[in-house]
Amino acid sequence: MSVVLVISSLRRSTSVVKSFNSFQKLRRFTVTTHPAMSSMTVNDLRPHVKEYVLEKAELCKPDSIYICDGSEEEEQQLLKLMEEEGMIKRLTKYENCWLAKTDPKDVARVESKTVICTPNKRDTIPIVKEDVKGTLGQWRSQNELQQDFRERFPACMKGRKMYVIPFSMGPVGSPLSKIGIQVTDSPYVVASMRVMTRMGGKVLDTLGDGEFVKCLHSVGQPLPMEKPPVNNWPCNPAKTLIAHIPDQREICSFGSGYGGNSLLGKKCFALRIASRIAKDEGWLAEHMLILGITNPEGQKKYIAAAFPSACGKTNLAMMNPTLPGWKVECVGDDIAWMKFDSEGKLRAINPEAGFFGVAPGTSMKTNPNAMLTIQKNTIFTNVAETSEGGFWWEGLEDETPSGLTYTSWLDHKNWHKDMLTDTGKKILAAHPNSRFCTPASQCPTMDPAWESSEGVPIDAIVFGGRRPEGVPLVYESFDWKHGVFVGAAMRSESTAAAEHVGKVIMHDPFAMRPFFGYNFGDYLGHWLSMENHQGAKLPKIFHVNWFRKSSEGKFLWPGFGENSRVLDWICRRVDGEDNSKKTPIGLVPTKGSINTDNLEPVDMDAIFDLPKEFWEKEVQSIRTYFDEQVNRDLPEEIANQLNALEERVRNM
Ligand code: OXD
Ligand code: MN
Repeated sequence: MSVVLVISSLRRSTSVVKSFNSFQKLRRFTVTTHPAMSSMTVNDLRPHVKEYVLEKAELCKPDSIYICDGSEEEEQQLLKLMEEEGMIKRLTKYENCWLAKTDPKDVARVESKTVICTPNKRDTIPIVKEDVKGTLGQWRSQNELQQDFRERFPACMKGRKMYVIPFSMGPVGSPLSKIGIQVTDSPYVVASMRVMTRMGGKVLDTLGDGEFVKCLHSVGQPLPMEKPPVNNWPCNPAKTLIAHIPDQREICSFGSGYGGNSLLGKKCFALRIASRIAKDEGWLAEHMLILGITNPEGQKKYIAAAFPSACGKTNLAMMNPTLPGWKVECVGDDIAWMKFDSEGKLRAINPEAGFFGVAPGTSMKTNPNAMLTIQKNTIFTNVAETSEGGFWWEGLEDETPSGLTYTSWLDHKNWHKDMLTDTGKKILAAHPNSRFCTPASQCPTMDPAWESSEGVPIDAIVFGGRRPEGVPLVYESFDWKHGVFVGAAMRSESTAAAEHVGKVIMHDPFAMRPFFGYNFGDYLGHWLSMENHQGAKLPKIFHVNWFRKSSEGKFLWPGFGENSRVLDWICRRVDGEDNSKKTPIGLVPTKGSINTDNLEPVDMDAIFDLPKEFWEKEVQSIRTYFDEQVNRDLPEEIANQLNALEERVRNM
């Protein structure tokens, strides 16, 4: 499809609040002077990059164009500019740490406004059953998307600067890496992309005349704005749209400055577009952490694990094992790109260079390595601030000196935990989806091979979710096909990472539900096809659940560093140890085969209990989900796996 955009001029009211005028002037002044910044101009770009940039400039009509070089000086200039504009504030307690507070209407990924455009609907999403609302992505026709674009992008950057960000997902030059060019009118996005990706001039050298993923982003607020931006955070929630055109390797995002909506290298490129590229090229782009684990004998394995957003991927990836003599090292906390090498080993890279982690709940108790990572060079968004210029969020109660006062993310001065809204709702210090954006290289437990260009060899794949009931601590799939079924049948309690409200158990196959770049039925077919890869040494597949609760609602398993006990069992399974027994749902540890030495007493019987009634309902729920949502696109092999599970559960 050729996205021919009709350029129409937007009519805007010229009435501007007086005090707001100075903000505008300051912005105009500052955006035109960056003495220490990149000397590159559009004319220095390769013809195909230049063509893309000029086409978007012609469409969006920015005041000027700036090509980012990714340097330290440039980053400092941008941070200074944003500080002057009141968009970010320095957290004086640390070195080079910043706090952004967004418009409260722009705080999470917006799945309802995220679309994929392909010539045929079925290329993007399975044909759902009649009268059922599809939940596996949203398709937009070419005509609809053209109309969407006409209503949004023309002149959307008026009065602003267009930044051009060349970035590499994965180590620059690695055969597993891919390059993107993002144009954006948000300096916050530039500063964050510098943390999250490898960005700048050397990426352009590596790109040469090669292909790149085209990424267009605008906060959707040309200047002058009709009203001053809330928190100096321009955005356009009413018009937010995050569109993907996989055939053209193109992303167009409008109206939101937040996280996955605007840092286009992350969810949009590294998952949605990359999963489609991976399908075309025979590899896997997955919502997975990657960790290296070494046992006391010095034997090392690498594990990739898929958990839905805000289910502890970052904590697991950075874990300090409690088992004596064990070491866990982090390769990545969110995304894995995996490809078979010439020996049939699945090799993974982390395409990102930073962590965009959920802040609340992170503490020295739950994730000391994350806490050590974020002490410098970090951009925090929507967390609270202490009177000593530090960050704060729910979960840090036991680790904060007394005598401090707090300003909440919503600017409540003297915030305290018993503060209530007029309607009696608890006021939180930090937004539940508040984040830290921090360089991976600062994490004390980064794996020595985390930037290796050939990737790390994956020995096990782990799926998991928040399952308060019925699902055991760990089980292994019978084989690859069953493992693919286990991934397809994943469910988890919803979290604050997207706009969903309330704690419902949602189907989230492969933790990819919000991130599939093409039809989920075809995605399953692609996973199944890995078995046919010549000489493939397929990793074993497991499922874990750290979140099972007792009838009193208490977590049965202590989690965090103690999860190393489960990883130890997984490693021994990979080595072929005879420590599992067959159950209807998969292979579970034999009694005593999980090391519980020095562990506070836990009810292992309850943790591994498999209630027949629960599993009957689970099978039913999976069946309804597959029937309604995947329908004719469900591969026969997966339908057979479900029938086999049903049969085994019936005979339980
Ligand atoms: C994330 C997410 O930001 O999954 O990683 O939402
Ligand atoms: Mn994620």
